[in-house]
Amino acid sequence: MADLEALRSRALIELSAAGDAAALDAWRLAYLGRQGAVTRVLRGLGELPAEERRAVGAMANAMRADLEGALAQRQTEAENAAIAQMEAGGIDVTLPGREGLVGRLHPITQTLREMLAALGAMGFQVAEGPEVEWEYYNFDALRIPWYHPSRDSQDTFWLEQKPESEKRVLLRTQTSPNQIRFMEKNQPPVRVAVPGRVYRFEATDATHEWMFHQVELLAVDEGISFKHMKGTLTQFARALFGQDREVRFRCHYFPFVEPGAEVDIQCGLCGGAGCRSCGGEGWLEIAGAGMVHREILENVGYDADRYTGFAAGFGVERIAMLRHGIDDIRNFYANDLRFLRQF
Ligand code: FA5
Repeated sequence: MADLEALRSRALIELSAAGDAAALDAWRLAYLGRQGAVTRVLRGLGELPAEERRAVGAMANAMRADLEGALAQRQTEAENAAIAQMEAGGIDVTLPGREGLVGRLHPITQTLREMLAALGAMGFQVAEGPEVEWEYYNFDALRIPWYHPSRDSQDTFWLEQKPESEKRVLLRTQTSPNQIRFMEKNQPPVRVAVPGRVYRFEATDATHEWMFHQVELLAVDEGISFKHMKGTLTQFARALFGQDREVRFRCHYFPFVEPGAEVDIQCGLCGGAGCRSCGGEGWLEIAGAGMVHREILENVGYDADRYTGFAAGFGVERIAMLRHGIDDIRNFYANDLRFLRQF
């Protein structure tokens, strides 16, 4: 019991010397923690003869309660001292805290996810491909040789290379190279959606960026025809824009499809009558599409007598603009929080 008394006075002396939260915590561990001196005494009670156990036990328990009380008091004192010190230094701890910034998904990420969810529900799997691409996949394999005039409509960022390299690399101008990449590695039936960034060396305006996103669709199987393409793309457009929106297909030439089309959606503002937002047309273009060219199926080793397919490339920014009534594509990448916070 004399030992206990000594322990207690040593503990109290050390406690009065512990000046901050860290020192108080170290003290708590040394005396009251699981390996602490007081805890050890309590645990050792069982080894005492029965007649001593009760008295020593009572004293040790009382000591623990005392020390806990003393610790709580010292903690309050230390906190008050810390606050007083901060206030003396000019910090008003009673001011309300600053609200943290809450992050959210970029509107293009949101639109992309909605598009992929709608396509997933229609049975399309998702794949990805590289943003830095071989000239071969971006152009030649898609029947766009170096002399083809349609290269001009996709002005290109070429990467610098060593003079001896024979194969050129570029920032992909479209997601269509993934048609080839996917078919090279997978056999039909194919139903795949490939989202991604694309880059074009062009002057920006309200509807053109030099970096934007596309989602490529590819479906190849026995018996796929233009009507499957029309049905699939119409259903997809309606999933995004509502069941009442009209979709139309206009003849258009892309070297890697035959026949090819551009896909328009009825303008949501004027309902097709023509207004400023749709340039008086009543329709807005959202994608290029068509039946996969026979030569492309053959080049990836598919039996073109047995399999046919359709492909389409959707512009994600254009779809986000239409869905949210945004009149300038450059808003997406200007990093103006006033714009981004609306989504
Ligand atoms: C293509 O890129 C073709 N690869 C699409 C395709 C795929 C056709 C499969 C046939 C089969 P185009 O250059 O028209 O086509 O671009 C497709 C879509 O991307 C356009 O409808 C438009 O929505 C969007 N787009 C094109 N250029 C820009 C740009 N500079 N800024 C923002 N969006 C653009």
